[in-house]
Amino acid sequence: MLLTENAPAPARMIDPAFLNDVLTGLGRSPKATPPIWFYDRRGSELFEEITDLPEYYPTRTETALLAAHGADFAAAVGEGRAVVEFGAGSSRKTPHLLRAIAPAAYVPIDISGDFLHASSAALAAAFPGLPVLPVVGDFNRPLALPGAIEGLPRLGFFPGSTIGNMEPDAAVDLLRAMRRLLGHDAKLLIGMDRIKDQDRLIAAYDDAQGVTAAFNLNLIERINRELDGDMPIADFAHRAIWNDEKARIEMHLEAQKTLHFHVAGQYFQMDAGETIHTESSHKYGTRDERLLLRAGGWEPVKAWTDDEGLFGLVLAEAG
Ligand code: AVJ
Repeated sequence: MLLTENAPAPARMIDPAFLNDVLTGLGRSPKATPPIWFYDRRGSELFEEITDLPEYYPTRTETALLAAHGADFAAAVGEGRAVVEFGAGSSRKTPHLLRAIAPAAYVPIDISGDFLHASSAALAAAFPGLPVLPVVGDFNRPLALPGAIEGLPRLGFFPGSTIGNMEPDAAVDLLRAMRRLLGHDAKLLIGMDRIKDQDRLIAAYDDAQGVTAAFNLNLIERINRELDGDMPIADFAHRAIWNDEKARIEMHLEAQKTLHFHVAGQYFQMDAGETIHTESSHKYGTRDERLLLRAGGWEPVKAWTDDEGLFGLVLAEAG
């Protein structure tokens, strides 16, 4: 059956990509699932809650950087660009940038049509006269930009340290794809979370209120509901660990005893203490930031950070 891009999937239809990622991921050793599947409606709500937690510094730090350095962005980027945001625009971050640089058009790209159209409508209302041209699609795959921005110089905007979810090789591939998509003369403003004190990092992913735990565990609820699973949610615990070797926070779901369960008719077994690795969030030193960008075809030109050096916002130009 063919579904149009924006039609919600019928309630009982299984998303084949979700099914495939979960069955493959649970069949692998060690078990691992991609973080994209966190974001069903409930997961997106929980992520919003995470961004307000006292321990979760990235969102408020990056937002403050965007609010504080508008004049710098305007000087470095100039007016009249098409801003291409990788991800649906956040109502908190994007307006600061758009206000500062007076772009000629705004193109948010997101895989979730519902979310994208809601956020696009809000931004269009806040910026009357600015053409807002949402593109529903997966920016990890080849896609086309709207014809209306043909000929305009582009500024890519990739906030949130979302790049950190990717292994270095995939991050480089994505940066190169962005470089190709945005064309010559393009610039890129990207948020990258910094390496810092381990306790602070762990607290940001294992908060006192347990919101991040609920976010991680929600994946099990989603699997049970959407993929006909019987995973015993009460027998899993949220774990956030700092992997110093790879400079990343890892989230895991740890089996609290020997477990037996099914997903979509397939049987799985887990030993006590075995985990499902559900997310990696890479952190970068200042040189790492620049090295990663250069490897991806972008030459860093300027970086902004907060007083504590918690988070970096880097401007780069197509190399
Ligand atoms: C949206 C990928 C940037 O890695 O900090 C927050 C997701 N996971 N708490 C991050 C997340 C757990 C977040 N990113």
